[in-house]
Amino acid sequence: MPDSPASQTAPMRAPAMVSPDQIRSLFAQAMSDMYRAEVPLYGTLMELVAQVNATTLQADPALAAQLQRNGERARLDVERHGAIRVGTAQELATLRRLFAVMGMHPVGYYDLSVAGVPVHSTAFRPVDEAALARNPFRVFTSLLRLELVEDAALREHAARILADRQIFTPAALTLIERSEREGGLNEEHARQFVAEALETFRWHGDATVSHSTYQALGDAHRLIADVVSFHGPHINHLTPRTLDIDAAQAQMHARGIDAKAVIEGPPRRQCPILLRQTSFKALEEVVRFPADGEGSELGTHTARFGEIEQRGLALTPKGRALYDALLAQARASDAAGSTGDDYSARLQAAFAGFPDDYPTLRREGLGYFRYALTAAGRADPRAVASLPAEAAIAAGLASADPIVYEDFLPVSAAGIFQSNLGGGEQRAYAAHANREVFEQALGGAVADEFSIYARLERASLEALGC
Ligand code: OOG
Ligand code: NI
Repeated sequence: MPDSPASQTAPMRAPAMVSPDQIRSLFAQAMSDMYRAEVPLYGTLMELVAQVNATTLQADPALAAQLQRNGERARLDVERHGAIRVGTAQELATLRRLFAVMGMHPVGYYDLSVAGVPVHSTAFRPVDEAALARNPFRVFTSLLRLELVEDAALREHAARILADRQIFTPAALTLIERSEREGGLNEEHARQFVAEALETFRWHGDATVSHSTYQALGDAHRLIADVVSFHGPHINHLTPRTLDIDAAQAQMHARGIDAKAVIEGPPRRQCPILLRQTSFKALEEVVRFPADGEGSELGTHTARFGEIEQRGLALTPKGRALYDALLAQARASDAAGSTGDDYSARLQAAFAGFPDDYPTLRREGLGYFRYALTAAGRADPRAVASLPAEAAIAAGLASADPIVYEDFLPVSAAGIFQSNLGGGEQRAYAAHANREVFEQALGGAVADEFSIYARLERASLEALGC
């Protein structure tokens, strides 16, 4: 496949350099292959999703055409997101540089402490349209917040353990520097980079701490044990994108997969919005812990699971405020949040207040849309340019398709964390959003997701001449 041209802001790249998009595609494929070998149930999930998607597209030609028009059809089969959790600012800052080699940049800030998980997070992902169409691979990345651990001795012990580990291979670090210095990597270096980067995300069945330390960390929070006790930030799930998550969920149950009870996010609708997610429970895996004295001791750890997601319309701040209010309304009547038996009924009822047809969503400014000329519009572009966008649509000269949401939802993410850490525990942390501290650790700002969608919408309108 041809490389996309070098970005204008990057230093001049020699012609032999491969594009960041190409490196990301190689990496996403390598991660998927590795995870399928490590967690075979993930392979089952991929097959199931491919089947559901094929059936959905066959039954809904309008949806198939919409995906085709918007460059989403080709990416659907390779689309994934993954998640990792790191322990120190230094680890996060180096990840930022590692992902940048693959054209993945931090977008959004998520505070999960409000939901009882002592982390804050961002998503590394491609940002511009061509890169997303090429391969939208994203990694939800969380930074542990040891400052939320009350026990000072345990906090310091954990910090010491983390300070002693190196989660990147020397060759990966060298290749990151090379890419920064030279403005990219050639094909041989790109392949080496992918192989070396993969090492950071691999599962290690041998812990770095004794079983008693692991347990003490886990008693503070299971997530702390997961981050601190291992050689690196193992990828904890990979998530394919389905076009019908209810069908995929039913399939999981039919195949006896231990799926989460409810789907996180908005309810089923005619016009999907944002993101709906479900997962299968984390596997219990055997781990070898070094003994305090000599030898080692076997134990288990649950961290790695599989997830499925369905993506829909990206909402404007106004649409998002409505979403947050209706979700809070559905959850408020049940302290257990999204676990109650009648939760889906309550969710459906609450969301009756959210318009469910694209023209209304667009006219009320609830979502972002991509405008394009129809065949009639292409035949007479000057007629389009003289009309306001709404009139061009009414006259059949232009179309407006939903811009897909590429990001995450903090309440859903917390639900996914909780269902997969095992132990059904709830911790209460006071709200501690601290974006500045996160960006300082990251060594750069996180992009604002709303401005990215707004820019895409504006660019499509400008291209119409409206
Ligand atoms: C991340 C959970 C968040 C999602 O899809 O919302 C996430 C984690 O468990 O580390 O991946
Ligand atoms: Ni996820």
